Amino acid sequence: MLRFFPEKNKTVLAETEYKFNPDLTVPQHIAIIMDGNGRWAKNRRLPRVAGHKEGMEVVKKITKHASHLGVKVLTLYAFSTENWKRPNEEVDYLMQLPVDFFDTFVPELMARNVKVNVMGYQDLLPAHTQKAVLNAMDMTKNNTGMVLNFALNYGSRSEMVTAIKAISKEVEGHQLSSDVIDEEVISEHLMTGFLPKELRDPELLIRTSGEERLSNFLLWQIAYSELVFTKEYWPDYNETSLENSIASFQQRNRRFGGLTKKEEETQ
Ligand code: V07
Repeated sequence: MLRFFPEKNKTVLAETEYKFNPDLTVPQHIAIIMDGNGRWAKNRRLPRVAGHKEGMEVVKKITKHASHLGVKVLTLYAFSTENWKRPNEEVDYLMQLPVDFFDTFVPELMARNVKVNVMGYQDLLPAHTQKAVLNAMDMTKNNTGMVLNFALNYGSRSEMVTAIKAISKEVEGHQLSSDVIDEEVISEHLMTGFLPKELRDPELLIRTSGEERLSNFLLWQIAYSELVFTKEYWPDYNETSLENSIASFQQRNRRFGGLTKKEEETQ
């Protein structure tokens, strides 16, 4: 849209024009299954790892845009407990990506006040990957903006097993009575339990590349989420794609009794 800016005394392309409705709420917690990197590469006759490399650049782009739009938590499925079955070369490459990501992106995360968290079975990752992850969490620990939450060596059913074991230990040790176990106790013991209560569950789950499955991702947490499936491969997903996914969320959320920002402010 062309707008006249008096302070510049000229008409320029307005920087902010969004695909979604700026009067409606943007989801506070968005989760993404970043699928289609291998197929993207295959279509270009490139090795699969080229798709993962490009996919990491898209992670940076989407992190910046989500933070700009005021998203509070962005949870990205980077590596599942099933992904170890892939060829060794590919797994080795994937395990190097967190290292590369932080070597190239930490200054930007600091500038944008983004805090990194990693959830998953980190003790099973190679030492260099664990080190990169701990470093990034440590360097960004005092940031107060968006939480960039990577699911790395994560699986939802394992997460539930771990939570149930931890709760059982507390009951055995008499720190917890089984009578008080409720949804909140369970939610606290899941890997999203570090987030404030109202931000633990994604409002919107996006999966790219046309597959319409959950693949063992956040099964408890998505009980009420809007699910958006897009055809684009993850390396082709961009700022406009994110805005379109948010627009789909807004259209549905509104129909199911969601209030507009204006309505919420006057409630
Ligand atoms: C990975 C790039 C995105 C597409 C999906 C698969 C490939 C970023 C990370 C990452 C993870 C933890 C962390 C910092 C960065 C990552 C893996 C794969 C294993 F603390 N992208 N990305 N990790 N891909």
